Amino acid sequence: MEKLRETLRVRKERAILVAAVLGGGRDGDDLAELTALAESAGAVVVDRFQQKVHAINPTTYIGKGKADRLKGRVKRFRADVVIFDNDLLPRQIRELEEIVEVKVLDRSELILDIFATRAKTKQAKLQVELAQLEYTYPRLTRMWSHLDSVAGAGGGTAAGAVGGIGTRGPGEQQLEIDRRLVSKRITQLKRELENVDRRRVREISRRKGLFKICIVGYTNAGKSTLLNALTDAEVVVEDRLFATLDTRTRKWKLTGGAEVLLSDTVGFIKNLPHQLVASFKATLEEAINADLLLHMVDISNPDALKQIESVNKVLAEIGCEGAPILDVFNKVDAVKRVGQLETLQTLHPDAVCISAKTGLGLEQLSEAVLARYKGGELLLRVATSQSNGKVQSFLRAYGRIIKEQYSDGSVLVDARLGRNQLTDLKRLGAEIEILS
Ligand SMILES: Nc1nc2c(ncn2[C@@H]2O[C@H](COP(=O)(O)OP(=O)(O)OP(=O)(O)O)[C@@H](O)[C@H]2O)c(=O)[nH]1
Ligand SMILES: [Mg+2]
Repeated sequence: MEKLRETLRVRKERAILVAAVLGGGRDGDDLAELTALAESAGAVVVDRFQQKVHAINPTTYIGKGKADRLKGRVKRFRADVVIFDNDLLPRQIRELEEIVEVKVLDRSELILDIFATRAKTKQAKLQVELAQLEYTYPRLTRMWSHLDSVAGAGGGTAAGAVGGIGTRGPGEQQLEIDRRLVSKRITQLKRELENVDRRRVREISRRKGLFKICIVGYTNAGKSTLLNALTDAEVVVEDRLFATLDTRTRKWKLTGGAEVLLSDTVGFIKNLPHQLVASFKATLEEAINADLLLHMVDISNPDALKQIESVNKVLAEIGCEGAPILDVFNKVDAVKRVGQLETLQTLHPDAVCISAKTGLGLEQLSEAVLARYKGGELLLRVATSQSNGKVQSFLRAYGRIIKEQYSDGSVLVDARLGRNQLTDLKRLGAEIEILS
């Protein structure tokens, strides 16, 4: 048994997927998302089913009888791993593994595993390792209190992903050593991350002044495709969950020539392990500090509405509640269900419909963003000296000049300009009077 959970990797393993459903059942296709997750992690799905349960069993989650039947399926399909769509307690995992005699993983562990295999940048790697350890650590302590006879119990550790503590022997002593090592490593990781974060904060503050936009949304919504379509980013786009783990930022020229910064970042998913959200906060810093969020939705997905809710929940968790946001409905080219688009549009009337893949609607998106960038229009009277050409060029580029009066080396310009651009105009050395 001990060997089973030495590594939580599921690459190339034959997996049985189980979504345990309480009482009357859930709507939506939980198995579809779990399948996509398992395949993104590299597993081969050999069987999948929903398991109705009347109440969660504290020891085996689904109950002993159902666990025995699960064992039958494991044998029949020669499975190496059973993955639950639910989050299980360490004790439930241990009991289930004893019954089905293969490795058992829960949804959060699977997501953490995908993140571990995808992490490329130093920051992403550190963040994932920290999240894995933080998910593991309480499990390790809880394992501790549950164990009667420790010998032979593997423990719910993600040790495979943690260099140095993979060599586990049986017994209390080893578990105690593991706990101490994990705790030490967590402290070390947090310190390293702080250093990386400090560097990032410096980078972000250097970009101050430019209008910042961040594309957020459910994983696989098409965020990277959009960044590529609008800029020269060349980010990897894949029909897989969590293709992007870090943040890319590029300049984007809006209709009319105004330049903004556009970022693409890690995607969200329902029930994202909060350890992961916590350690990805720095990556999501771009979203937190953005002047505008583009909330991208894959409207060809039947679960689009639920995905919108999940994204809003994560946004609230990272402190973006109430941030300026523009809904972007993507993949309009792929909507199959009659009425799907109309239903969503009724609920989100201001959403811009696009296809990042075919380019449909990108012009409208640029205009909608430009309107947000400018803010409401104001009528201004601007006074400046004739020698300061910058003020007039700025007004010509970003506003609409109505009248110009020249006298004694100074100019008086009446113009319309977006509210958000007043600061930039002031910085150029203009005296401004707001007429209306
Ligand atoms: N039909 C269609 N497919 C699209 C569109 N935009 C993106 N896709 C496809 O959707 C899949 C995911 O696209 P990505 O751009 O990687 O999505 P993402 O939101 O960055 O995903 P993660 O980084 O994994 O969170 C790819 O297979 C894209 O080709 C679209 O407008 N129409
Ligand atoms: Mg992406």
